[in-house]
Amino acid sequence: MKITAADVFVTCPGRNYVTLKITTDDGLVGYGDATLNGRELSVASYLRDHLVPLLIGRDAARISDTWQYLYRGAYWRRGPVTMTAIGAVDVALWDIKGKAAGLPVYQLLGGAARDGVTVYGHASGAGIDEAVADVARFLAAGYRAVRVQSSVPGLDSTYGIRVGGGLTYEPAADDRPVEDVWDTAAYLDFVPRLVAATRDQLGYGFHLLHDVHHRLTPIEAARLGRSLEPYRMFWIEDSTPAEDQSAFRLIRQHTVTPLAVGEVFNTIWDCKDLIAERLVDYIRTSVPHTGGITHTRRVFDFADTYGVRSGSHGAGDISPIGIAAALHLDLTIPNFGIQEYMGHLDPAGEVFRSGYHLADGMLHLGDEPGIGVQFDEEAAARYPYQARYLPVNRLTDGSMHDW
Ligand code: EZ4
Ligand code: CO
Repeated sequence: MKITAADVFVTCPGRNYVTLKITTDDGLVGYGDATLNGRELSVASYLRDHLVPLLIGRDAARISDTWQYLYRGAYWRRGPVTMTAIGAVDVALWDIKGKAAGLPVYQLLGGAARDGVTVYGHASGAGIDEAVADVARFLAAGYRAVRVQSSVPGLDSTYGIRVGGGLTYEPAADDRPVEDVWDTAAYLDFVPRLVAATRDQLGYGFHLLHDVHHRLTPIEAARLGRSLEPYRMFWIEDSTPAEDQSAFRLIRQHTVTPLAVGEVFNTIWDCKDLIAERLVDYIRTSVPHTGGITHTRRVFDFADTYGVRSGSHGAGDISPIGIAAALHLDLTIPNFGIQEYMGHLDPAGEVFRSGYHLADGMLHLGDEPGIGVQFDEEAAARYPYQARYLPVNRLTDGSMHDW
C-alpha cells in the first residue's frame, strides 16, 4: 500500500482550515487536520515543501515508522509547526489504516472504553446575567459540562466572548491583530462573582469550567483558584503562561481547585514534569497539534501513570477532522477526563461532512471506517484562504501582555 499522492488544501469556510489528503495506490484516501490558527500557511508550506516529497512512495501502513522518520529526520525537534504537520500525516495514515481494515479507528485502538465522549460547551455573555443565561441554554441542550466566560466590567473586550451567532473569539482585522486591553485586578475581582452567580442560579448538578487564557502570574492564579474553591470548579484552564512548568508548583501549594493546561503544547516534553510531579489534573494537548494520534496517545498513557486525565483542546480552529481524530482516542483511553467542543458553523459543514453527533452531552462517533470525516474539495475551493491574526493583549498602560 504505497502513497502515490499527498495534497494540501487551505480553505476558509467561516475560518481557516488546513487539510492534508494522502492517496494510496490501491485507491484509499486519508485526511489529516493541519490547522494552526493564525499560522496556517507555515504548516501548509512545511507539508508541501518538506514532507510531501518524502511521503510519495512510502508504505502507508507503516504509521509508527513514518512518524519516527519525520520527527527524528527533521533534526529540529518539536515546535507547533513541525508537530502539526507530523500530526496531519499521522491522522491521515490512521484514516487509511481504518479504511483498509474496514473499521473505525477507535476499534484499532482497542475499542470503546465508554459509551460516548463527554464534552463541555462554551457559554459566554456580555455580563453575568447574559453568561448565566447562556450556561442555562447549554444545560437545556443536554450538556453535562459548560465553560463560562464573560466580559469583564470596564474592559472593552475579553477573550472567550461569542459575538452574535459567531463561533470565533478572534475578530477579523484588516492587516494586523486586533488589540485587547487587560486589567488583572478587575478580572480577579470579577470572576468569583461570575462563578458564584452561575452556581447560585443553576446549582451544582453539572461540571463548571473557566479558561483564564494564560493571563495571570502564579500567585494571582493561586488566589483565583482559592477564591473559586467553594464553587467546585471542574477546572481552571491555562491560568499562567504555559511554557513555565514550574509556575504550577506554586499554584498547587495554595489551592485545591483542579488545574488544566496544554492547548499550546506539542510534545510530551512540554508536560512531562507537570505530569510526573502531579502539578496539574488535566492535560489538554490536542491530536492535531501534538503529532497526531500516535504521539498524543503516548502523552495520555504517561499521564495515566500519575492519575492525570485528558481534557483535549477542541476549539473551533480545530477542523472536524481533528475533532473526530480526538474522539477516537478519547473513546479508548483509560484516563479520559473531558473533551472541549466548540462546534463548527456553516459553511464549514459544506466542506467537512462528519459522522459524529451530539446526544446527552456526549459526542458519539459513527461506524464509518477510518476517522469518519469526508472532505469536499469543490466546496473547499469556494472558500479561499483569508489572512487572519489572533488578537494581542495590552495592559492599561500599553505594555504587551499574554493574550
Ligand atoms: O484561544 O484555539 O480553550 N480554548 C481556547 C481557544 C484558543 C484558540 C487559539 O487558536 O483557548 O479559544
Ligand atoms: Co483554552
